[in-house]
Amino acid sequence: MITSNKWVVQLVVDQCVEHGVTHWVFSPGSRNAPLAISADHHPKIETVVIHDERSAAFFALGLAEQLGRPVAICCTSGSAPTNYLPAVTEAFYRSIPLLVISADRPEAWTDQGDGQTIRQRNLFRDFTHRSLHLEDQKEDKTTLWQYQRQTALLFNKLHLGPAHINMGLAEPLYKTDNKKRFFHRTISVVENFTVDPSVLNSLSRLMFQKKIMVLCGQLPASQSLQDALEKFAHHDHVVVLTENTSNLSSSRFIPCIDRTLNCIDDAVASEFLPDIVISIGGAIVSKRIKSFLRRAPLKAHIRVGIDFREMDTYQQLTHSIIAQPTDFFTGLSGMTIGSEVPNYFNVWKKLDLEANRKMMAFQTPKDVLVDFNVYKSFLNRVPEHSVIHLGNSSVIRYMQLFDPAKACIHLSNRGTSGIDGCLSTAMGYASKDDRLNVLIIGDVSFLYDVSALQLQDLSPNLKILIVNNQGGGIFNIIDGAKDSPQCEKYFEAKHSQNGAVSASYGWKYACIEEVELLDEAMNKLLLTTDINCLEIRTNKHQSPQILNSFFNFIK
Ligand SMILES: Cc1ncc(C[n+]2csc(CCOP(=O)(O)OP(=O)(O)O)c2C)c(N)n1
Repeated sequence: MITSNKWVVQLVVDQCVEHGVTHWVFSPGSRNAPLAISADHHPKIETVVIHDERSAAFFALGLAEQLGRPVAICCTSGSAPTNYLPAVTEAFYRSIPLLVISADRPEAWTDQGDGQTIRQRNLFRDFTHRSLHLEDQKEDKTTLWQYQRQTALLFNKLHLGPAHINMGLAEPLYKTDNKKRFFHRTISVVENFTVDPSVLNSLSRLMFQKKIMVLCGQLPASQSLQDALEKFAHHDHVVVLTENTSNLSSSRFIPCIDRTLNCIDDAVASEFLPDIVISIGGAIVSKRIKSFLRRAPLKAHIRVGIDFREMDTYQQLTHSIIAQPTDFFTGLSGMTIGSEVPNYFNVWKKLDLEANRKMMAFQTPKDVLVDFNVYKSFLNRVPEHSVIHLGNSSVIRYMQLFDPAKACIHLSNRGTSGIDGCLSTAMGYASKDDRLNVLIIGDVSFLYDVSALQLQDLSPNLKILIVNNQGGGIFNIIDGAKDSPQCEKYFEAKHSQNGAVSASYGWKYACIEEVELLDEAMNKLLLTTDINCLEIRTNKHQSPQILNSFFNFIK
């Protein structure tokens, strides 16, 4: 096998393969050439090349999410790795394993006027679980031991989220060797997150006869968690609130938090307040539930999970249980937590069903195309078992109002809620996924990440639905922003661009702005191969008004 002649490069590549990092997303450059040469020749490594490092890192994020394993991103020196930061922060807040490998000049050249040289060491310090700097130096026993040990420990942290290896590499960069030695070393760490039965026992006593709310944030789809939660939800004093990004679904759960909360009358709000909140998963989209719970006088907030252990979102954290939620709820299912309390589940379910019934009856004007129509039409047509990528901004908020699409996966960059890499992330996920993948995205977010359009060959099963309300429509919904004289110029940032640019990248693009064409166009996008990028131009003035009337209608 051909490889770079640099032992330190061989070490990093060997360690990656040994620790299962066999998917690499490269961005072109010279300084990272030794890594590209070695990875390209390695029979176990699969590579993708993407020019724009920002897009490459988001692509890798989506890929890692789909594969459920770490993905490496590798670029040259200078400003190149700085473009990784948005995706690294997203990965950090979602605990997605992204391994950043940045090539650098040997450290002696930092700040010495050399080209493409910046301070790269610790560039991602606050958003990585381990960060290393390795120098391309003569091999000696101590350095070999140090680098093997340090990299082994770095790989052990990767399951928690991003890690960074910065490599100071000296010229010549393109020299190769036949591989003769392997440099890998593993150090096994056994972490045991089982919950002590005595802890469960005392928690079950705390929960006895209490109104319990399980609040589920963003989670990967998991049948075992779904089963464990459904079992726990059979207690009538337990209500489970989910969002579409929780990827959990059951008639025992309340799937649309904002829609339901909107219907709660202040006079009876106390009936809905929990005594105890158990929170699991990542970000919660609903702002309303956050303020609802921050105002609630909770007896306990129990957070269950492996990461972000001290996150006190509702300012009343009392317990942090370091365990997998599935194990926690499975463990609790054997305990008695009472049964004669008021039927807390029914209080919520009745309202949820009522809100859903009213939603069905809600009519939008027949002669104007508004954002609300797009989501309704989409959800009526999206085939089961699709993967739905939700752009940030108003897309994710609108979609929370509807019941999740049946048997579909819902994904979104909710770690940082950025609009900067939604298309690239969806591309990365779809590149390894056989199902229909659909990205619903606002016009500004689409234009932001437009360079990812060139990756279509990698992800031919991705379809794009652009909701073009001519700017950041969210700012016409948010109180305060919409009334500001600066709204149109600074927040909404009105523009006259459109999605037609996709056609020049080879996408089968279509655009509509008439309400009577909506359903047919949606069918074409979702059920045929005629279109794979559909832009829907909506009425930016009426869209927020209709949304407002929707909230009033379902009250
Ligand atoms: C990287 C980044 N920059 C800025 C923002 C702030 N921001 C939030 S929503 C938004 C507008 C998005 O507009 P669009 O994608 O058209 O979606 P819409 O609001 O119309 O649904 C902006 C600029 C952000 N979330 N992320």
